[in-house]
Amino acid sequence: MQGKTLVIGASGQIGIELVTALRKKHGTHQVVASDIRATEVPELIDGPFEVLNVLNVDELDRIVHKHQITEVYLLAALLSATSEKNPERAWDLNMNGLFHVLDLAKNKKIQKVFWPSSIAVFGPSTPKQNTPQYTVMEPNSVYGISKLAGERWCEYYHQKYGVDVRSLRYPGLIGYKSDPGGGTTDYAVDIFHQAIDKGSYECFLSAETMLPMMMMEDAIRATMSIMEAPAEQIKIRSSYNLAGCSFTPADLTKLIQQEIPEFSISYKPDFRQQIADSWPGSIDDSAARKDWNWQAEYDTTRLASTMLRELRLKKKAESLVTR
Ligand code: AKB
Repeated sequence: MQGKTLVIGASGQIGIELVTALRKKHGTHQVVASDIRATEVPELIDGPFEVLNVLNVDELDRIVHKHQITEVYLLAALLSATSEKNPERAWDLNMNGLFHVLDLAKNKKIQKVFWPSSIAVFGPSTPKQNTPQYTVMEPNSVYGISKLAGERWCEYYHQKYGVDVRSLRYPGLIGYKSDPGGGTTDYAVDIFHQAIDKGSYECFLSAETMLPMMMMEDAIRATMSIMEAPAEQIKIRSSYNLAGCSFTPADLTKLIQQEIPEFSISYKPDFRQQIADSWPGSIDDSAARKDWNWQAEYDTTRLASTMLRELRLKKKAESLVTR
């Protein structure tokens, strides 16, 4: 039986779904969820939960030792929009959090690390369509700079110290079970909530802004697959390109209007437009397909219809509870 897993930053958009999936697969008590703040999220407190600031290395050490952790998923980070507002905090959390976890593995206190990178590692000079695994990378957002530096450190720790670190360049992640916070791609979750609740949405990106996106179910499957793959199949130790589907706010609007014909959208681009404009429109993930058999299952149409269906069910159930 494998050792225990620690998910750091478990209260975020990916964390809640990842903890649920890992507990389902390995057993509730095998997966320790942690976050900087205590939580009431039922999916997290139905098993072991620890309050942990990843910047506190002694606490991190204590929790790893207490639970006999062998695998860490490090999800605590500031995303692109929040990082722009607080560059020093973003650099501190995104880099030092990573060093603390990589050092645990270097010192053989844990065996395996998952660390998420992002499409934000690319910049305005990167080819925009079908962006290759290896290409020009000159990110100009604080978040992108921290993710690219993190990728280089992951590869370095693997080559120099044999650390088994695995990473994916996540596109925008779209799910109905948990909400994103502080990202540039967040509009693509919010639009579905507002379409159902209000029948209208004011978008902070322009109509034709094409970005790579992925249904959360695919992202969780990719994360678990890369972590389960035999080490020799993981040929890239910086981070793998990962593709789901690509769409614009206008594309989503058309799909939503097929189910909610009165839905209307207006556009008021803000500082996030510049971040989005620096990112690719679509991603070539052939290395992930070849090395560990990755294949996304959701296209844009399926993503949109799933979001509308599941959010309606969720909102209906919530309204019954609050009545
Ligand atoms: C963000 O928008 O900052 C994130 C990302 C693409 O990494 N969703």
